[in-house]
Amino acid sequence: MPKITSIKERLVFNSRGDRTIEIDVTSDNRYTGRACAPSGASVGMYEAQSFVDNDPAKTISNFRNISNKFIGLDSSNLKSIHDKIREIDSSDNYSNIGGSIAYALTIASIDSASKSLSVPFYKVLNPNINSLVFPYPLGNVLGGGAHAGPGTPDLQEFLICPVVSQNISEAIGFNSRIHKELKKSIEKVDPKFTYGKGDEGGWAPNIVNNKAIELVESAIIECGFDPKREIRMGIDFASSSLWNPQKKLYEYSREGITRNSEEQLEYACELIENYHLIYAEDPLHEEDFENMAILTKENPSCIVTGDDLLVTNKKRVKIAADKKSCSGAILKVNQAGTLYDAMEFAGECNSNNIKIITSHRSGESVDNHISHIAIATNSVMIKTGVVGGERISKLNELLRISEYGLIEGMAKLSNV
Ligand code: 2PG
Ligand code: MG
Repeated sequence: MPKITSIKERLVFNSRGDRTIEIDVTSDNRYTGRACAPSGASVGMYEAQSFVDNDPAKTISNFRNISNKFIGLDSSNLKSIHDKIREIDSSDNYSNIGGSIAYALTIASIDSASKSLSVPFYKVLNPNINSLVFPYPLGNVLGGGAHAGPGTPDLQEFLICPVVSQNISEAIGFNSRIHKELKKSIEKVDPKFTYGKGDEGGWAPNIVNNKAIELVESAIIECGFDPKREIRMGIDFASSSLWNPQKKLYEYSREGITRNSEEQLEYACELIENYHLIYAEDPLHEEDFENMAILTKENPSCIVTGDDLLVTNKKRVKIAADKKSCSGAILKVNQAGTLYDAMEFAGECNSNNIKIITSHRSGESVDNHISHIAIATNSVMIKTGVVGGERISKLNELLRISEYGLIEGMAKLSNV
């Protein structure tokens, strides 16, 4: 068994230029694994708290005083590392140790074990994986909301999913073709388009929601694909960012309109039907399990997904499963805290037939472990951008993974 012999932590910068934490874990004095914590802009109310007192420097200096407690542990034993973190921090949201430490330490340990054992990361995480089933890349091609800026659509992410693709390489290629074509479609309607992009590499034009989805659709058609069957569209509404809990209204400030819960539900249904969306993330705010259940029931051919609703939390997905509030679940390890928590969440999703979509955060690094985590959790999709070094790094890792073993093909998206 690989034993942790040293730990090194440092402050680094993420894709937004903000400080974050990276940890190296070395096993048997030789095998170093590394992980870097990402961070969100549209953060769910119930997520793990990334930093102690929101201060990366304080988080790291606190950790320096206790990191020796992990020396001697088996780096391949995720539960024992998780349990040790829990001994130090038993809070609900990792506010004592910092979620970024919980994230980076658990992932770097498995990374180190993977090197020591000469076994791919996904296989250390899930030894039952014998053949590879690839998640479809759910690509962000146009951004708005908290990820883009003034003038961009109120909705946060316009996404594409190349369901027609036969393999992961083709899938990545199709998404980048559409991303390129979309630039031309935007230029036609906005002569002042600067080619500006949001945090995740999706174009950030000065247009309203419905125009955005129409342009994505026309780019798909222009590339010779059928948006109803071949390259499907999706939206991350991120509607907790629109929701005003005092007024009980969704505020679309770009468009200068508001929608009450019933109208929001109708609007989401309309978009799903009119554009044949395969994917709708957080169409209602993070507390609204009930309207999410109505939407899920009415739209069986769309993966109605909880992100802020579930925050990769096992208890919350249990509630969602009981109420039938979603057919899909976003998995972001740093929402949960440790990689162990995220695997527990994945187990709960899989046993309730809730499809998993492993996701990046809007603030990222070239860390590409989520590609392995998507494989290990049987994710049907992986949500990441189509362009930009920190996004491409995850897509390219999927290509490398395809060299490891027997390939079964792309994920099964039955019903949708
Ligand atoms: C989301 C994510 C990632 P953030 O809302 O799904 O796309 O954004 O990391 O800002 O929460
Ligand atoms: Mg989201």
